[in-house]
Amino acid sequence: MNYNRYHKTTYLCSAHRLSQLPADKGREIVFAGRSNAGKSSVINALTQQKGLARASKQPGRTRQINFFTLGADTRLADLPGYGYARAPASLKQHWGQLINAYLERRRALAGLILIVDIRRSLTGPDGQMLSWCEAKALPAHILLNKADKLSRGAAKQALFEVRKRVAENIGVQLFSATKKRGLDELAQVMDAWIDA
Ligand SMILES: Nc1nc2c(ncn2[C@@H]2O[C@H](COP(=O)(O)OP(=O)(O)OP(=O)(O)O)[C@@H](O)[C@H]2O)c(=O)[nH]1
Ligand SMILES: [Mg+2]
Repeated sequence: MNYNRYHKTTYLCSAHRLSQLPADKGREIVFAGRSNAGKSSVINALTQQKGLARASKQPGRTRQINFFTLGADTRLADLPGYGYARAPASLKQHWGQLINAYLERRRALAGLILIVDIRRSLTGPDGQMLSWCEAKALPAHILLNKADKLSRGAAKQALFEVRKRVAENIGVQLFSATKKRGLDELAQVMDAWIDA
């Protein structure tokens, strides 16, 4: 495990349009999930940088694809969350198209970290994301985030239930961005994708 690699992460750029994506080379790990599941908070916990990816109490905060670089053509991508009901329809459509086009074309993609709020478990759009990964043979790993909000027993039960529902080659783990729980396991998975 090579934590240092993540701690040195810096902001690279933000893309509102496909034309603004960084060069499609090297390896890129993408963070996806429902709005407010904690994607930005997970990136901050992993990189040990509080304000790197902006995290917010207001859902729908991340409105473009934000890229961070670990150096050596290795990047993290923070997607806008899906399922944010209050966003204007036109904006939702714009995000949807951007995310779809990004995922469809991106050759540098090395894996997808799906962030799920453990209290909501897997929802329809999460399932679609996982099916898409399967179709593209892109490795996926699920973080059941906000595990600190449940008792130990309830968290274990939630883990067991998601484990049962997804394909064996998809990793599932408990995580808490707030309490920085589950970082070792996450870093191990990402290390393997980056170094593959
Ligand atoms: N208790 C608890 N709260 C968390 C955790 N992770 C994130 N949060 C909170 O959940 C809210 C949303 O977090 P974000 O990181 O902004 O979520 P996001 O998925 O990036 O949201 P969008 O950018 O809107 O898609 C914030 O209030 C965070 O503080 C966690 O592990 N535990
Ligand atoms: Mg965010």
